[in-house]
Amino acid sequence: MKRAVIFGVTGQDGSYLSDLLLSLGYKVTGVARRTSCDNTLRLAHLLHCKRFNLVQGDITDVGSVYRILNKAKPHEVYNLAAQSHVWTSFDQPGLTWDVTGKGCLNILEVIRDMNKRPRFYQASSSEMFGDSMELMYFEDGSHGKYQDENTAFNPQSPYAIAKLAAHHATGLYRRSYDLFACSGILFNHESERRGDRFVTRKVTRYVADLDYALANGEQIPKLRLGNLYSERDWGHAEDYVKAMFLMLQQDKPDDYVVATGETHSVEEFVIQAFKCIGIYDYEDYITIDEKLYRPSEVPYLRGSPFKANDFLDWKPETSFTDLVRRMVHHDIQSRSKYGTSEGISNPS
Ligand code: NAP
Ligand code: F7E
Repeated sequence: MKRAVIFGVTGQDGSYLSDLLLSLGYKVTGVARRTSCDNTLRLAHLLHCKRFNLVQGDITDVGSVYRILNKAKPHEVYNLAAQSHVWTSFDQPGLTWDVTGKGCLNILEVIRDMNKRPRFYQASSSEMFGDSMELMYFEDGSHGKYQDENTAFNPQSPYAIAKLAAHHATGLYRRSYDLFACSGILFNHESERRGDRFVTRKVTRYVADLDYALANGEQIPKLRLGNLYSERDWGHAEDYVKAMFLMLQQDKPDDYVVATGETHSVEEFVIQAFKCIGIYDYEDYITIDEKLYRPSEVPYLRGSPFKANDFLDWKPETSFTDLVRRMVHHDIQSRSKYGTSEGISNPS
């Protein structure tokens, strides 16, 4: 039986990757950090599974990483653990560095010294490109801006700097110590399990609350948002964890961009989400709060997924409009089921 260890198992991607690996017959050891409240909501449906083992650990503590990996003796290790919120990284750059940067190095160091070295996946990010982009010419004569595996990195936040350090460390350990180590440069991916401080989830939860309020003749405060004009390449997390898995099944380790190839502004996401409840004038419900603007913004992300398409035979299955619709409908359902949209992190 194949064995995998997932650091960051309680997060959005950790829960979907657990679903995928368990469905493929793996034994999964999920590593969750100690918190004062339960952080296993996204895993509730897996906790009874005999092939799923939840252990406590923290990637900033190299001793705990050592013990977990040497006990589980995995074939594959996925590092999804991070302080992953970009705005928070401006407020807590030191913590972000320790977790998102040094945490990856801790795992690599332990793997380097193991007798049977597992394959390693690092969750790199399109944020590493920052404001860097290239021009692509299409067969029909049109052209557009995009990022791919050869685009220069120019990080614009403490989060992106920590991710870039981890990305380079992963490449260095691959070249220097012959580790089977891959980085997936993943563009934004969202879902019904997305954390509610990321813009997509913040919007879809609000739309669900608004839908409920309007149906009951109630009023709710306007939604406060920051920059509506940045553009992102948004896919569904369930599709993206398949790419992580595929990277570790190849003959040779490599890095891959994982993206849809489409870009949409935050405003377009908002428009689509409000449309789901029949509202076409979202301006009536939103207020712009300059405090939510970032000290430094990533203005435009659009990934070119050709390498992943060709070498991994990977393609995203969820379109932008389906992604928005799925998130809104899920939040509306949990609003009516639980009386609050807070049940939403639940993967039901
Ligand atoms: P997420 O929901 O924020 O999950 C992050 C996970 O890391 C959580 O399980 C969190 O635990 C855990 N964690 C935080 N600090 C830790 C520590 N010190 N030790 C051990 N675990 C720790 O993020 P996600 O969206 O699933 O993303 C997964 C990974 O991909 C992250 O590394 C993220 O930076 C990266 N990424 C995400 C995207 C995206 O669009 N989603 C794109 C590119 C890259 P708690 O549950 O206790 O907080
Ligand atoms: O912001 C704008 C904000 O926080 C998206 C992480 O998973 O993807 C994610 O990082 C955009 C930005 O995601 C609000 O300024 C406007 O331009 O949802 P976000 P992100 O920063 O793109 C990358 C690939 C990762 O690796 C990260 O881990 O939306 N925006 N108003 C807002 N953003 C937030 N959070 N909240 C607002 O109110």
